[in-house]
Amino acid sequence: MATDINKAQFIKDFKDQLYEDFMVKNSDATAEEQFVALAKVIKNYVRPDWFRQKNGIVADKKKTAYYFSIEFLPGKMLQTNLLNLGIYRMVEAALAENGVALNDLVAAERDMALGNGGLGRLAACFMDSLATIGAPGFGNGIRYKYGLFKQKIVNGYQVELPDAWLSSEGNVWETKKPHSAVDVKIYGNVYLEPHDGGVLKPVYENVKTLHAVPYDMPQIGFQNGVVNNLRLWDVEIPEKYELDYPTLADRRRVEDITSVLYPDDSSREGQSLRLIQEYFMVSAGLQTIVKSYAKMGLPMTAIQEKVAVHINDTHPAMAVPELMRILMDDYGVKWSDAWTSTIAVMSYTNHTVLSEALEKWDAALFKEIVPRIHQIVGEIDRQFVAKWASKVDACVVDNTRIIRNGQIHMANLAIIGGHSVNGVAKLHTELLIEDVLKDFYTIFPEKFNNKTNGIVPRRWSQIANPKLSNLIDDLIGKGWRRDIHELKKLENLTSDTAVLAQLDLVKTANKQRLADYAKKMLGIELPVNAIFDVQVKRLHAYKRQLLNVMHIIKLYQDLKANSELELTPRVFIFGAKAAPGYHFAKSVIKIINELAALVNNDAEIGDKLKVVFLENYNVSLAELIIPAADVSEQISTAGKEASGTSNMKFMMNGALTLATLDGANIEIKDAVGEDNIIIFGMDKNAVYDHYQKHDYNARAIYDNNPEIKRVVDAFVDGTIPNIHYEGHEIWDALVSYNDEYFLLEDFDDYVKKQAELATLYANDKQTWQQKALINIANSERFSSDDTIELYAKEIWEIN
Ligand code: 6GP
Repeated sequence: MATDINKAQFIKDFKDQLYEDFMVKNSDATAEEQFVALAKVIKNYVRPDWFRQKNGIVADKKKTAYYFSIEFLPGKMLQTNLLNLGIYRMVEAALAENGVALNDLVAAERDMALGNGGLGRLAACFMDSLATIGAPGFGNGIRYKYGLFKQKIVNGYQVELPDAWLSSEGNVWETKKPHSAVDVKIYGNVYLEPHDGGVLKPVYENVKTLHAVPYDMPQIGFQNGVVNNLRLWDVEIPEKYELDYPTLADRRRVEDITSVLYPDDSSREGQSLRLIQEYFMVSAGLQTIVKSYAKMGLPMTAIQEKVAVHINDTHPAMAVPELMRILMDDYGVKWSDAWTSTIAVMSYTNHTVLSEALEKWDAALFKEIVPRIHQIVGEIDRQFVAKWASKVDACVVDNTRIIRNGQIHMANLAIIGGHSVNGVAKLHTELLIEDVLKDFYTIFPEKFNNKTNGIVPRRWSQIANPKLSNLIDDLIGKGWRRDIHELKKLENLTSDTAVLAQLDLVKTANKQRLADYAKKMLGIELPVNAIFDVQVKRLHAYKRQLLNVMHIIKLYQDLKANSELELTPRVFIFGAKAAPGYHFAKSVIKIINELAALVNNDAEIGDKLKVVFLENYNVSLAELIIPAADVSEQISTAGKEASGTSNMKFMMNGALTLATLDGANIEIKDAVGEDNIIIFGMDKNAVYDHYQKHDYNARAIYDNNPEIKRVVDAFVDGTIPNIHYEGHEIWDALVSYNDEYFLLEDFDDYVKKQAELATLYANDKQTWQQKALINIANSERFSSDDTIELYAKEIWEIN
């Protein structure tokens, strides 16, 4: 066990590694070199446990869950790995004795950002939690050469740069496994030919063969000796099939398959690439899984007893027909048995009610790229319609079948082909049942279940917030580091004024840490006595960063109208990436930056109001920002945010949540009680009421509410400079196009609750910290260890 390593041994290993890799002495090495050496030493320490877990699957015939996800967003791994191995303090001290600051090595690691946002980050939390609860649960994804774009802000605009995260050293945590490579076939023609006994077997013509090579990364459980595997696939051109790719352009097209996360799919070429990515990952993963199951020597028709495959959102939904293909074509299982097994193996999570997530593929394109899969999907669809046509309304069948109007509906495929469909918060699951997937619910009510998201507590407390962690140790002992439920004990301390004062000191120190960063990046001085009000997440209209902006404009206008106005000083902090093709979102970024320039440079405003947009929001930045927040903005239109997970991270770090009754905010309210969260605005029923009655009239609100009019007009009347075009775009969205996300209706209540918060902060810091402490104590309810325990038990049936 790594925990047995002592300082002397560790330093020897570390120096040997530096010598082996770089031929340098520690005293001459750069932080990058030291980071690489340290990571390799860690990998060596975990290798025996990692190897044992991987081999144990076949040897011990353990049922294993495979989490298929087109995104994984772990961020940096160094601190997590040290912590989970139980050697963090030892390594930190040993390095310090040798003149090396662990923090410099942490800084040298690049974020692994193979994901866009919540969905990918959740997958990363789940990998940590699976290992931590000791469950055999392996990840399956794509090893993109470029992660989520790097965001630069130039003249207030978002500029996207490629994220070349794989340095010359590659990804030091991974091990390439050419030994386990498999071939994946795409394109060509396929037809069925009778074989011995009349069994139909596919014959392929003119296919293209891709060589899928896995790279494995250890996923270390928290101090329990369990190391799971995250397998990411890369593509190569097999020598055997070189002739299929005669030109450089041909070869480049193949390399493109694993080049970028979410290629621009506005063109047919982009769509093809995305579809190939999905099939590539699914086919490579499943072929390997079935192969390793076959080694157990059990009947193929009982594969569901040893294998669970999770379809994380619709992107891996081709797992359904691909498993059918492998079982039938490669292992001779007959359709009905293969179908029974497939349903028992597969399960699916939906991550959003927005329609863009219900992925659809043009059937012709699908047929061109994966002809055999197209055949199988056609047959699944035919049998589904045949079975249900006589039992339910025609429109129900029509809404749930897989192939409709020349399109393949991937969510339908995932639901029909699996035994479980879950949403990611109570409200979200209710909405799936009542609205988005209601026709499926009439057919398969037993498949539906809820699994509210969670966060990995270790990264979001111990690593992100060492000061708070030390304080908690002093207050309730260290047991909470292993068992997060012990945080509940903090509730006994809410009347202890000394504790509340200490909590305040910790928060101020974390705000200072962030202020130092802002100073370095933007040259701006942030007053740490101000309320740090934070909204960090992807930029999307439904998340309503614009509502936050409108409130800031209001405060600015109030101050300009009356410079004597007493106002609790506030710092508004944003971090957000906009999808490269999402015009509206990019305009909001521009407006935030121009508003920041205006407010921050106005001498009359001084320290009363500051606005900062921190560029390139990512996991590492989240670890810096979240512990510094006083207020957590979770202000999406009710019914739109499936769950949210940053809301949980903020509460764990003692921020008060300002929220709509949306996603997991509702469960946070239930956990902390109404007095310890600030709720505003319409609830889901009010929103749906407008949808039903078509009675929302943004123009009327604008015309009749002078304050709102003044704020909205600020987008176009020159109040904010340099946003001529963007300002009109926003004004139109709010007024001319009837304000799709109901900002105007929610504005007054939002402003009112903001004012109440500010008053409390200014007048009663003790009560504020009391509420913060209650939030920290009850964040124990949102551990991804518990969430994954439920997946393991109720969906995958693994131990
Ligand atoms: C996100 C949801 O928007 C967020 O509310 C949720 O917390 C997160 O998934 C994890 O469940 N959805 C996505 O990131 C996404 O791409 C297709 O959905």
